[in-house]
Amino acid sequence: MNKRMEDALNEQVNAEMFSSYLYLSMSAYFADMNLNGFANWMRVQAQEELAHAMKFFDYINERSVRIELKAIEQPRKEWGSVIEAMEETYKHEQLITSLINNLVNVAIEEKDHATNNFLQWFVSEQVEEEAHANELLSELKMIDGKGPALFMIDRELKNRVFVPLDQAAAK
Ligand code: OFO
Repeated sequence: MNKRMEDALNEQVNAEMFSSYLYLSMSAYFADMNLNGFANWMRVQAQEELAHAMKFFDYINERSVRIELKAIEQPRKEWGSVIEAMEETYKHEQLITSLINNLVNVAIEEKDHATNNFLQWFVSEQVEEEAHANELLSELKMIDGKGPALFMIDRELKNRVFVPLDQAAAK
């Protein structure tokens, strides 16, 4: 694999690990507020991000490239409100989408068709990731992020369970 492509994929492993760390930190923040449904939703989100990192890890290995793991940045641990945390989630997913799009650009520029093909899964996944974060953010804004409706949303979010990527794809 071309060195530029290799470095860009390596960096994405780090970005996905950071996403996992960020959402785990949000899970701790929500647990501390006794919003256990939100804490569960973020915990599952963190598990998904770890699975994304592993998908990149496995692909890089498959292409016989040595992976270099870098330090993971410390995530923020406090937010001003439930809405603020979800706003950050939505913004973060938009950032990840732009990173994935950049990776596709590199794959095209370097004529790496296999990597471009591999990345298309993430292109679709990001559409869902942004949609889910935005949906939850819109619901929270509608109820001003508080009151009995917040606890109803919280109760619903307790039901989210982590589905391994291969099983999710088989559905
Ligand atoms: Fe890995 O999709 Fe979110 O960040």
